[in-house]
Amino acid sequence: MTESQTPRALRAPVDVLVLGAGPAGLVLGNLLLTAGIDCVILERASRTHLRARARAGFLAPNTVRILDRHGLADGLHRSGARHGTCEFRTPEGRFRLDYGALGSGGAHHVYPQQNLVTDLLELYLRRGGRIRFDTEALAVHDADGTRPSVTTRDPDGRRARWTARYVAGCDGRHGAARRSLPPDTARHHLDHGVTWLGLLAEAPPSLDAVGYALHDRGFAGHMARTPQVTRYYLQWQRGTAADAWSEQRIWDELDLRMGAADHGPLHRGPLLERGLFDLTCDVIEPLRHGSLLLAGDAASLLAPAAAKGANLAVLEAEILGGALLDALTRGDTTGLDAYSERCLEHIWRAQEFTGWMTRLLHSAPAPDSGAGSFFQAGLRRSRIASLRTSRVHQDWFAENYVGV
Ligand code: RFL
Repeated sequence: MTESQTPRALRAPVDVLVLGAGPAGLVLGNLLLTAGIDCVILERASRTHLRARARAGFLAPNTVRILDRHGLADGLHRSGARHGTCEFRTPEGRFRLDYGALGSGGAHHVYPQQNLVTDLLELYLRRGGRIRFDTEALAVHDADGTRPSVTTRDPDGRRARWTARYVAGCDGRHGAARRSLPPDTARHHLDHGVTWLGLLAEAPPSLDAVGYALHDRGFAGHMARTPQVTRYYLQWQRGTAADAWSEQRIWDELDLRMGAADHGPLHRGPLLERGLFDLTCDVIEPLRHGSLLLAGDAASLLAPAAAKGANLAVLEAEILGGALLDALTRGDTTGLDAYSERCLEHIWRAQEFTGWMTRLLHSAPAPDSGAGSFFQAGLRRSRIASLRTSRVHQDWFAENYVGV
């Protein structure tokens, strides 16, 4: 049977179809549900997978304020931890920045993303929210009209068509929302030319700070997640497989780049997860195409260097929730009309700081010559020296580091 002959179940229309149950989709779903808006979340993954997917961990003060405002922050207040210090380790020595006491005085809340997603999901279900797991959105149709629809497929290959007044594309960078945009939609893309091996270790944090090590052999990073689990990053040769090195070799390299000989060895433990991340970023512009609106990673992808992605996702979901509420309950589309421009302002600000941070942590690879890379290393050293010595620079860093 060809695809066009495949029977499709037609679902009853809803006000808002939300594609994806990550931080963006689940915050939005909770907001709409609480406001009495009829919505359904369509999620490709299983419930089990969703609750276990480890990603972000550092939530900005504004994210916590948003979650508080909507009664979504109980879990993170119960078991998250305030975090306001980072430590730079360089060949010239190490220094700490208590960013929670600098700049705007804001600190992070460390709370693993899978815990946040689990909390948001449980709240949504407890409030009677509708969600379809194991349901992949294939495409969004007729977004330029007032009755857009989404075709879906379940794991048995059964297809369905859902109709709605609006579709919220919260399905990440490889989702159906992005694929369904008109061909003339701009996708601004930047590749920082750096790859990270991201590691999740079953080991307690090795320092009471975010650790950024700038070593001649490349960057290494340390970020607490829970008292038992720590995230590490290693700058990695692009094209080399994530499993190319043994655990022993990875820990030895982490020790070397993080200066274990001078500052003490890292707490080692089994590596629970390895993943490769090219430090690339992009921005979709505009974020609205008729009845289809993009939020979170679907709208813009950030390199993980400055931990902004989940925070932007929550912010955009709140903005979108308010705009949809106005449109659906009062016929006021001012918020939807301004949605793209409003979010893009935040997105470009986050992209700018992420790019700055990426350049701070790595000497950009110089494809031309060794002299180029010597020059880049000099610039990087100077940036670090300024951050170490200038209070103005430190305040600027702190404000941007926690700002979304
Ligand atoms: P998500 O979390 O990717 O959720 C999208 C959901 O959509 C589903 N999906 C589909 N569903 C139906 N049909 C389809 N066709 C679908 N295609 C996809 C997926 O299964 C998924 O459930 O996007 P969202 O909600 O926009 O949230 C974005 C954040 O997840 C992301 O930006 C952050 O994780 C980025 N990030 C960090 N952000 C921070 O703010 N602070 C951090 O400390 C931080 N650390 C990180 C990070 C990202 C990392 N990785 C994995 C790149 C650390 C890492 C290692």
